[in-house]
Parts: sequence; C-alpha cells; structure tokens
Amino acid sequence: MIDRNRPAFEYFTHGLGSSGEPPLAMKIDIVTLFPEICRAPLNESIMKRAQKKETVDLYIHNLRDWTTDKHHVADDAPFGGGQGMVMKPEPIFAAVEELRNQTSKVVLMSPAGRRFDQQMAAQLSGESHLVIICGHYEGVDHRVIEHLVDLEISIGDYVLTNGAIAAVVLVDAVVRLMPGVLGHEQSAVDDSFSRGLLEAPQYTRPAEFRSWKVPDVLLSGNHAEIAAWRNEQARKRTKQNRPDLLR
Ligand code: JF5
Repeated sequence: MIDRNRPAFEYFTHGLGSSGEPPLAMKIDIVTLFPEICRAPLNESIMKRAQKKETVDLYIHNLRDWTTDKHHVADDAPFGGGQGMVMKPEPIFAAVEELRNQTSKVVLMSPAGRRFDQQMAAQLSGESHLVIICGHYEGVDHRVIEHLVDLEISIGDYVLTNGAIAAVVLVDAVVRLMPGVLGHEQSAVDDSFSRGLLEAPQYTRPAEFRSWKVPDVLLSGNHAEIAAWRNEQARKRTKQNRPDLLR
C-alpha cells in the first residue's frame, strides 16, 4: 500500500542485501494486455545479455490469463459516467497475488504516477523482484492503487495508449544499471543525470566533415584542458536545454 508520508526511497530497501549492496539478480514480472509490445524491445542485445547472464529473469504475462469469465473481459465502464473504459480490479489482484512474494515491489505504470528519473532507476536496480502492472484506457480501478500497488510511476508528462510502452522504458533504464549488464562498468556512472548535468558534445573521425572541424582542444592530447572544456560545454548545454537542472 502506498503511504504518501514516507519518502520514495524507503520503498526500495527490502531488496538490498544485509550490507546494502544490490542483489546480483532481479526477477521482473510484467503484467499487460499487450505482451507483444514488450517482447521485441526487451529481447534486444543488452537486455538479452542480462537475461543470458541470469542477472535478470524476465517474464511477460498476459493479464487476460487471469480473467475468469468466458469472454476474458479485463475492463468496464467507469462508475459515475465518463469517457472510455477502466481496468477491472479482479484480474489484476489475481495476477499480482499469484506472482508476488514477501520482498516484491509492485509497480503501476500510469501518467498519474510519481515521475521516473535516473535516481529512481538506481533505487529500483537494488530490488530483487519487480511486478510491473501496465495501465491502459482511462486508468485502473483505484482499489488496485490503494490496496495492491507499492509505487505508481510515470515515465513523463504525456499520455501513451499503453502502459506496456512505459514499462519497457522503465525496465531498460533499471536493468542497464545492474552489475555486469553494460560492457564498460564506467559508462553507467558517467551518464547524463548522474552528475546533474547533461553530457558534453562528442565527436569522432573525420576531424573535418563538410568543412566543420572538431574543436582543436579534443585533438590536443591535453587531458586537463579537455576535462575543463567538457565541463564548460556540459554547463552551456544544460543551461540551453535543461535550465531546470541548474537549481
Ligand atoms: C496509461 C492510464 C496508463 O500513458 C502512460 C504513461 C505515461 N507515463 N507513464 C506511463 O501509460 C498508459 C494511460 C492511461 C493508465
């Protein structure tokens, strides 16, 4: 159950080992009416490697498997009237109650959720089991949120047709932070957002393309100057594109 008086990070402590290190493996169960939306992107290279290495044990479930009526109905009209359909509580409760254990975090993807960011991805990467429910239509019966879900998460301020798309984004961002998933362990640490600034511009060969030259400093071999230039460029870019990140 969500207790809105507790800070978000407290929801993430159960999966950590006794010394606070992230577990070596995570089980993820995605529950959706559109399992095919999740399959292809989550079977791509890096996610495939994570699953091969058994860092991630990923299952994609069709919510319809937990409907009990003969037409496998998962949604219904909203009480009080209004547009569209609302996801019924019974199949969602049945699915989660079958899939979860004592340490699971139950997540609902919804535009009405808490905003997902790199810090939340890092906290979730320390969990041992995520059960991710994908919202659709006009939303899910609120009893799911009140009595089943630990965390409602939004990947951004826009509305998708389908929470499965948001779940793919969340799983990708979380799994790539797990130990051994990325080739170079350093890359996750150096990312945009982990330092609170956007990345500096990058260049590769050729040193001149259509008369546009790569900045001289990057060819100078002077590592202190390169670091200073990157810092200044990162600030410039952040001020231009994301002034909100510069407090
Ligand atoms: C959805 C009701 C879920 O649109 C989203 C979403 C946006 N950010 N994070 C999730 O999910 C689909 C739509 C309407 C519930």
